[in-house]
Amino acid sequence: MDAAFRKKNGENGTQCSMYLEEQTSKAAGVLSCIFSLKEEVGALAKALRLFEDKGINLKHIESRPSRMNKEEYEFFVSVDMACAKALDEVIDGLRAEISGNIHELSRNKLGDKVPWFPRQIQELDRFANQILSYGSELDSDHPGFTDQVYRARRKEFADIAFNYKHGQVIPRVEYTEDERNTWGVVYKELKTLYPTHACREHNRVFPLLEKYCGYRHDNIPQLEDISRYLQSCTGFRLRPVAGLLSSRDFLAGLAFRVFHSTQYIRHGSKPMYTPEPDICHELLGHVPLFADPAFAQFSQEIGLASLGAPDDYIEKLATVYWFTVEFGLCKQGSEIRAYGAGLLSSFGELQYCLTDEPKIMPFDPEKTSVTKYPITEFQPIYFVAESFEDAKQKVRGGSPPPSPGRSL
Ligand code: HBI
Ligand code: NLE
Ligand code: FE
Repeated sequence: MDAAFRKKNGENGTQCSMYLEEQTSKAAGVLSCIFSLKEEVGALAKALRLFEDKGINLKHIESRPSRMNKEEYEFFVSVDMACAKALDEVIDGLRAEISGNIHELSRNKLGDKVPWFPRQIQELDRFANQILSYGSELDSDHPGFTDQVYRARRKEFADIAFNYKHGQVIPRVEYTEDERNTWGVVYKELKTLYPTHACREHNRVFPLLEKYCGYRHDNIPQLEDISRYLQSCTGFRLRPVAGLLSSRDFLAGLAFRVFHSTQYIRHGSKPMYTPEPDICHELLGHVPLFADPAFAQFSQEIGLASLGAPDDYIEKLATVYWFTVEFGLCKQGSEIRAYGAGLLSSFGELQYCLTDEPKIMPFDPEKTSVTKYPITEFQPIYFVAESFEDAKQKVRGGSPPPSPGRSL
C-alpha cells in the first residue's frame, strides 16, 4: 500500500509534507521549501548565495540532521509569497550547482490542499456534529423504525454524544429492563462461542473485563468505567458518538488512541445481527482487543496513516480497517479464530465465519485494501492474518507510509 501511495504522490512520497507546509505557510503569506545538503564546509553558504542572487529575503530558516541520510542536513526555509517565481529558479539552481543530494520537498504548488485533520485530541470534539446517520432518524428497514419508545431512546443517547467534550466523564446511563434483556441474550449466546471461536487475545481479556468493568449477562457496563480500564492497559479511551462517523473522522480518532463508541443498544427484535454498531458490538467486539498492546498499536497506525491523507487513500485504509479490526480472522496454532469486532459481537456471523461457506484469503494490504464488501449482511470474504504484528508490518509495507503529521 505504501508503494501505491508513493506512486500516486510522486517518486519520493513527499507530497504530504508539501500539503502541510503550504497550508500552514499560506496562512502566514509565505512559501516554504525543504532541501537537504551534504554536510561539508560552505555548503549552506553556497546555497544561500542563490537566494541572495535572486533577491529573496528569507523569512525563516531551520536545520536538522537528515533522517534519511546521516551525511546530510536538511534546511527548511520560508520566503515571502511574492517570491514564488524566484523561489522556483532558486530550486532549479540548487539542483544544478550544489554538490551532494538535493531533495526538493516543497515548492509552489498553490492548488494542493491537505484536508483538515485534528492535531490535538481536544479537536476530536469537532466530529460530534458530523454524523452520517443520525442516531434517532432510523431508516424504514431498521427494526426500530416504527417503535416510538426505541426512537425516543435513541435521541437521548444522541444528545449525550452531541454534548460530550473531551476530558469530561462519560455520562452514565441507566439502561431499561428491555435493554438489559437484549444485552443478556447477546451476552450469553456469545459467551458460549468465544472459547472455540474467538482469538486468544480476546479470551485472555474477557475475564478481566468481567472482574473489573462490570461485564455480566445482567448488567450493561458503563463506557466511563471501560474507558478508564482501557487507558490503564493501552492508553486507548472511549468517547461517546451518536452514530456513524465518516471514515476520515473515525480513523483520525484512532490516531489519538480514541475509539468512538455508540452507547445505545440494538433493537430487541434482532439480537443476533445488526449492521449498525451498538453497545454490544463496541463492548463485546472491540473493547477486549483494544486492551491488547499489539492490537492497539496496529489500530493506531491505521489512524496515523489516515491523517491528512487524500480521499482515495482514506478509502483504502477504511477497507483495511474493515477486513481487520471489524471482520478479521487470524491464525492461531493450527486453527483459525476471529478477532474482528463485527464477528465477535454477532452470534450469527461468528458461527458462520468459521464454516466452509465464506471464502478465506491471506491478509495482504495490496489486495485487501481494494476488495469490495457488503455492510448489511454476512461477509462473503474474510482475510486471515498471521498475527497482529505481522498485519502491522504488512500494512506498513516495509517502511512507514508518508504522513504529514510526522514531517516538520
Ligand atoms: N463510525 N461511529 C462509528 N463507528 C464505526 O465503527 C465506524 C464509523 N465510521 C466508519 C467506520 N466505522 C469504518 O467502517 C471505516 O470506514 C473506518
Ligand atoms: N454485525 C455486527 C453485530 O451484529 O454485532 C455489528 C457490525 C458493526 C459494523
Ligand atoms: Fe466496529
